[in-house]
Amino acid sequence: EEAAAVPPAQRGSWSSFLKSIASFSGDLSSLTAPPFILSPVSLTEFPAYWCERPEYFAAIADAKPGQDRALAVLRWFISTLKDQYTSRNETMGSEKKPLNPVLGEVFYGSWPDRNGRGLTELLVEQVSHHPPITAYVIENKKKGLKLVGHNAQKTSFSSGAIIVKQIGHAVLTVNETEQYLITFPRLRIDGLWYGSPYIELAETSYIIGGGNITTIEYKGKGYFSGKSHSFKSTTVPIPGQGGAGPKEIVIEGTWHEHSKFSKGGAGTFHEVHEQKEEVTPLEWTSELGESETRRLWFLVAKGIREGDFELASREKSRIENEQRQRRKDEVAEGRTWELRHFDHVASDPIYEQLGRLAKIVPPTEDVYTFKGNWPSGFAALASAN
Ligand code: CLR
Repeated sequence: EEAAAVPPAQRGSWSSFLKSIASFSGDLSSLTAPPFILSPVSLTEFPAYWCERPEYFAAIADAKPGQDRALAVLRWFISTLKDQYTSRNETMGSEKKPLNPVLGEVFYGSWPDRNGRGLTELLVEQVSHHPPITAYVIENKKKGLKLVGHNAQKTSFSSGAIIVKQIGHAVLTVNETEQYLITFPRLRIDGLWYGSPYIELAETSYIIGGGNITTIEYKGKGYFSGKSHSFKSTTVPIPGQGGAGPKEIVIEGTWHEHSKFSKGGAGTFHEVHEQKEEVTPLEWTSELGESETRRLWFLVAKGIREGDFELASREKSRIENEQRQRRKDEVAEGRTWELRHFDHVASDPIYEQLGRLAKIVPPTEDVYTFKGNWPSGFAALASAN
């Protein structure tokens, strides 16, 4: 009953934080939370979760086009969920409140070419501050793979839990021709009362492309398998587009551990192994700028890690004030902020075309298209590989 994980001195501020989220819908990121729940990592680093098991990403290119490849895309997608949704609990003891990125904040990183899998490159830019929107591109040139996406969240509060509806989508392009639309699951954050929040996934997400539609349903404890972190995916050929031997493939299991075929195949589908490879940030040069995530938040992160919350909050205020001043200057000078790596486009024909096949909602979404301007540090990495 007690908020056991909350340090006694922070109980008051934790309960006012909970009250403010209960009476508030929209952008949680701007609410002030007590120190014990702060993470030293900015949301601009989160797209790295898509590639902490780079061999599964590379395997998409090696799979045969058709159902084989649809399953390779699904296997890679499932392989990312443990890191995306449970890794803060594992490394920091609970889900935490990430640093709220500033407009124009960037993050660059890579995973090396090993065993012929190719070099994987990551570029992230915070393309909106209010509401927070993060755009990213992940590319493995050797394998002809490119993922471009953007993420935003709409949060609400329901019977003691935070419900996070994910907005945005990603498109994976294989060999510049084949495209897969990827949507994101809904999150439910429980354990708030006790001060130890954790995520469960809910509802449905899709992977649509390459002649197939995969529908992934998520359930927690007490639903179809009775286990936390359960999912069930169904892959069916798109009518009129399916390859030879159209059949339905059903996979069931947990996304953080083990899943197996329950129809259209046999045995294990995926076993989430412990070895993950964290991204290597691109070495900082002035070309990356002062808004490179780890440079920008260096002292805030240090304060949070070392328990020096005075340092953390002083530095955080400095960064926020600087941002406010920039926005004021822009208004005064009649300028608007220009995105560095992306162009904002009001609608996405790929989302519309592929989404229609599974009647996804909403039927249309905006998109951030990548300008193709990788910082020069990546060229050096590629030639070293
Ligand atoms: C961002 C996109 C990633 C998956 C992902 C994982 C965790 C989510 C995060 C997204 C968005 C921000 C988020 C976070 C968990 C907690 C945090 C919802 C969807 C909110 C803003 C903080 C809530 C504060 C409590 C933990 C106290 O691919």
